[in-house]
Amino acid sequence: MHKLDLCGQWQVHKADCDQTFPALVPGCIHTDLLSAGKIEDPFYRDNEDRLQWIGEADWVYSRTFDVPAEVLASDRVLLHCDGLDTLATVTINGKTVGATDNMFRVWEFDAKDALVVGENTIEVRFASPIPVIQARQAERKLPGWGGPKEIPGRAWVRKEPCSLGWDWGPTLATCGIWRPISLVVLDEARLTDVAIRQEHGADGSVTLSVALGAEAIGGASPVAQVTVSFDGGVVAEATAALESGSAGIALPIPDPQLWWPVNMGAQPLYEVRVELRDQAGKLFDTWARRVGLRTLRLDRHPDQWGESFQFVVNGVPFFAKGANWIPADSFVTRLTDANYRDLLESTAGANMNMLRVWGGGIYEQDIFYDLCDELGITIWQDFMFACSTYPTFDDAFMATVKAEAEDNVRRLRHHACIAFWNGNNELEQGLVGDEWNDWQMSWEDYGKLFDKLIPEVIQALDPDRDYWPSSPHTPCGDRRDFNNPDCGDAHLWDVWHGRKPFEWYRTCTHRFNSEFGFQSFPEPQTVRGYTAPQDRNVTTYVMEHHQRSGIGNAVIMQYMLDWFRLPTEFDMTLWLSQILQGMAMKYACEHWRRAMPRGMGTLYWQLNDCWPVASWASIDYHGRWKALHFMARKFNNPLLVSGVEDWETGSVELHVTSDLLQSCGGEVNWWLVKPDGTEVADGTVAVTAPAGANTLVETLQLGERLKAHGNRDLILGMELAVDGKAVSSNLVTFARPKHLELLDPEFALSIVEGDGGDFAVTVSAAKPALWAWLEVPGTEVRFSDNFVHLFPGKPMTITIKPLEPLTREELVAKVRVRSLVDTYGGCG
Ligand code: BMA
Repeated sequence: MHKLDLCGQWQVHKADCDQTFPALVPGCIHTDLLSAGKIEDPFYRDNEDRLQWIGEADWVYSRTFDVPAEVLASDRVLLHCDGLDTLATVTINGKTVGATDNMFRVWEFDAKDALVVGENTIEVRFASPIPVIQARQAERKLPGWGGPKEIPGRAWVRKEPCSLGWDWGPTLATCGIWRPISLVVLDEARLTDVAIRQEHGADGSVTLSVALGAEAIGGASPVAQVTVSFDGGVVAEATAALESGSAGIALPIPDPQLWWPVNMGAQPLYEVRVELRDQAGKLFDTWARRVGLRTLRLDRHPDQWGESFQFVVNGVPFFAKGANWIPADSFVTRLTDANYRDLLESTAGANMNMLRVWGGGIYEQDIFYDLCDELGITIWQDFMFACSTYPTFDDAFMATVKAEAEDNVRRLRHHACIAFWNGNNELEQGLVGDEWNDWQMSWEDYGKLFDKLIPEVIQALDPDRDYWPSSPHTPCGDRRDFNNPDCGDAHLWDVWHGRKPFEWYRTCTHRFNSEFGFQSFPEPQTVRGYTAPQDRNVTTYVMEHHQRSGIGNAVIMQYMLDWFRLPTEFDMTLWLSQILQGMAMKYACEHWRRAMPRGMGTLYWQLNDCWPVASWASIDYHGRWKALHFMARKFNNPLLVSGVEDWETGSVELHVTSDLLQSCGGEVNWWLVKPDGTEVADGTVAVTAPAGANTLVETLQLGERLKAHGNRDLILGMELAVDGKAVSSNLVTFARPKHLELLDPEFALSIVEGDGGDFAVTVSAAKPALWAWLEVPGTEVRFSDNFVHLFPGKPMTITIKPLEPLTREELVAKVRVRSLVDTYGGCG
């Protein structure tokens, strides 16, 4: 078998206009129009509104390519498309070879009869999905959720749901050849299926069972050789003849090295390689993937609270910490491997060990899962069904989603990172009922897809992974009783959508929190990129255009005024919104970590953005960490010190939560200070933190101190030290931060240039500084930490890594440090 790659330079034109311009494959029409200078940046100001015609038009991609005579002498030639977005008709030399209706499928069409020796022309014509959706929706309405800028009825077409608009994303329906395309030239035989299962013995042994499927084209009787390599050497190999197209090979792995999620151990990856040959050794086909040796299951067992919901890796339950992942660009084809690496290193860098690939986007690109394998980020993988009803009564729909499920389970199942499959996002939460009506589908039709078709595909193709029909889902009692605190997973939106206060999180006792979130604005540099100067007020049309959650900007401001003083200028409003968002998630995540093992997971909504926008993300579209992301690094730390305060009695519970695999000894130091820096009291408590547990270290009784000084005049700082080194620190106040009489912290900075262009910046403060942050305006940099609390006599060193050239002198001139008092114009 060999391939003739058809990626690279193509031409494209609008179907009703002959004028072609260059196109890139893989790619999409919006980025082609942008590169050709035919449209302005769809993300700038409200350009999106004027670019809707692109998604409403049909587009024709074409190119020529040469076919040598030996290709046509082969047994079969297939056109292989890893992804076409979405309604495509493919012709070669004017002959139709195939048509597609699903961007998530791999398509293969017989092409030999259409090809000629010498120059050939291929044309892929994309019909706009919008009239198709509208026509089908007019015939029969598919109820679903969506905002005013979203296209109703999108569930009729198997296309990335959020490309038609979401409550954080623009409506930019694109099209194109979004994954590689090639001609596959087949002689005699090829591999059609390679499935690897792992058997882990009680004695620590691991055997890989490889099931092979092959297609014999020219009557060949092929032989498969399977090799397993690790660390540069072959550790196991075996050969088998394929009888009637299949074979099974078992390979015991000597001295197996187990794969672990980040912070639990290493991520060793073994390469499994399959070569298909004839008896004489002629090579027909090869297949190679990396696998990690591990067991990874969802453990559900009855316990004193109901039913557990915890992930267990290699027999060890672990607390899942992370976020929900959405497509990292509205035009996913322009994302580079480096973009994925940056986002996923930021994920692991915030001590996150799980991401949920949410069901309104795409089954991610291979590079995403490869990097998660390498970095130890486990994946909760949704199927791409979200926030809508689906036409499961339609046979063609069911056939295409079955093929979609099979293609994607086959493509992804060898990845160590994938923890579990989930059927859909939020359908059970309000889109299903006894019968179809204006707002829901029937349980019967729902069950055809999520209780039958998808679990059957998983049972057949990936039987060692668990399946969950919907998120949220309750497996105990009435299925409609979603967000049951005693079993299943929960989406908790009472804060934000329900406007409850942050403290509400502390009343929740759910087993696994797979969604909850709070919004913020991106930082000033990001906002400058999509606004003109006159837009820079949070109530302007453009700022509201870059906000898709209804009156979201007003919601941010409402909560902000509850906690903080009114910021005096636009940039400070943006920064303060980020501190506010971080506080909200800290309330939730610290509480749920303390509640382990009853609750065993927190995945906040959402990790990233697909364009520059006000949203729930903790990393903005440009990869810049918001304040939340720095705070997540702290509240996800494997060892966490935290306080639970009672403003009335002055009691403060000091907790240490450990996700370590061994118990650990240390001490908790605490200090109570006034805003002017005077220390009122301090203390040290020795602690032994057992592995995988929360420990209440001590309850401080500070009631008398509060009476003497007043709630608004005290701040409690704390840190956990192990072997004399601070590993976690935290802060408790006894009043809303807006009511604290903070003073000018009188910062001092010292900057030392390190190796490799990094700088160590030591910040000290003469008075307590809350949420102090460094900025280097105009230069792209990464900070090792930011939004920190500083106390007199406790300086902190932050490493600045410039992503573009920066000398020490330039840094000295540009760097600045600010803190809460600066958001309202200082302290007079
Ligand atoms: C959830 C998600 C998304 C949505 C988010 C914020 O429920 O599943 O559909 O973007 O909330 O509203």
